Amino acid sequence: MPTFVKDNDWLDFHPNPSKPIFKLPPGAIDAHCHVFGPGDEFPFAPERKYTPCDAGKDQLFALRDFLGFDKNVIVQATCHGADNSALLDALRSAGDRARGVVTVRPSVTENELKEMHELGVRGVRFNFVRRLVEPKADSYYQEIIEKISKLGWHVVIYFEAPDLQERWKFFSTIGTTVVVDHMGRPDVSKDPEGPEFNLFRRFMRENPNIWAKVSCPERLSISGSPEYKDVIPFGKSIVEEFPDRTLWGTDWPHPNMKNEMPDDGKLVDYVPSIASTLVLQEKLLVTNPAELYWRN
Ligand code: 0GY
Repeated sequence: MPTFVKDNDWLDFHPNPSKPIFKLPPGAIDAHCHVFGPGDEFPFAPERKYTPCDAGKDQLFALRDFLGFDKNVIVQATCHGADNSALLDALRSAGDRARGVVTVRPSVTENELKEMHELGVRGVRFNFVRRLVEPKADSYYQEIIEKISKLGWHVVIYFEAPDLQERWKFFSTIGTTVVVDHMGRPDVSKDPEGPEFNLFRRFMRENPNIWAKVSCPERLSISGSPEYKDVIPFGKSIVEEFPDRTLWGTDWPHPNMKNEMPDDGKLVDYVPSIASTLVLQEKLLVTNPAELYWRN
């Protein structure tokens, strides 16, 4: 009997994704993906809000090679809480071909951070999505920022569009580079030129240290796969206005998808619809993530 049983409504990652038609540039980096367990080896956190299927490092690296990525940035998922063991184990196995973004508590020690840095960690993730965590007061995150900025790390934040106004002041005063997951989850049924997404654009305009992941059309789209037409104007406008501050990732193994599991090959084929020139593609997939994660 396995230690963990996945949620009843859990959808597993795509068993046999298609080969992308879009050929990724040499050195392309999947800058947003996760590992889940395996739970028997790396137990899921007691405070988790979901129990996923196992999705370990070997499967992630096989997908990397199949899709044509050179490297991965593995981001701590909330089902592992602040226990980064599965992620760190994956970094150990990947050598120079992966970097990590962890979740830590303010009690983390300098030695623990240094050890993680040596294994390839370059950032921490703060999650504000109530479906996934209980968000904390700003002071909780500020304590962590003080510790990690000494190592030159950056902060990844995950929030939903309405949270931006609420935490604007805090988000705007983080002194490190700040990467926003999935463009702050806009409601794509609204006008991409309307007040909600304009606020996000203003956030990036006013704060030159803010970057955005133009990832997860499959999470945001209402019109659906494989084109994700309704998400394109949102992603494209960010890539074109802030070409040096964007990242892209598959989000494999796609936690909490409730209706349809994306075909990872088709997700790669979505990239040229938001980054339409070779120059933009090179920045999004190679130069930007290399600058943030491989410069030291
Ligand atoms: C994502 C999105 C989700 C999950 C997590 O850490 C997580 O559990 O980030 C989500 O459910 O929207 O980026 O993986």
